[in-house]
Amino acid sequence: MTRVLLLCLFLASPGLARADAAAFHASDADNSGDLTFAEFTTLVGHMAANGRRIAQFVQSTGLHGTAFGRVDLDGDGRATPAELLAAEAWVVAHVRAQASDSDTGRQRR
Ligand SMILES: [Ca+2]
Ligand SMILES: [Ca+2]
Repeated sequence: MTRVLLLCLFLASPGLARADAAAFHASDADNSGDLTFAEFTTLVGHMAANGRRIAQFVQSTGLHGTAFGRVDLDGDGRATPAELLAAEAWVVAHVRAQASDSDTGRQRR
């Protein structure tokens, strides 16, 4: 549950493409076109500096590994732009599902 929330906050904000693409390239220290965990940690730093709440949350909680684990779909230890976008698409779909379930969720509690 925490993981889901984390990723929702991390990627569901509008305007991912521009600022985050710039942050991605700034974080790709070796210009390999994908991000190692260390480079991903740098990306989170850039995103936090850009005011992305979830990135700030990841930084304050140290949950970089959780976020990276979700983004790195094939588990090769590298986050590609496609994987970041796929994670975004998953989160957007998930947020919509959660929004439509929110009344049910409240009743269960
Ligand atoms: Ca790289
Ligand atoms: Ca990967």
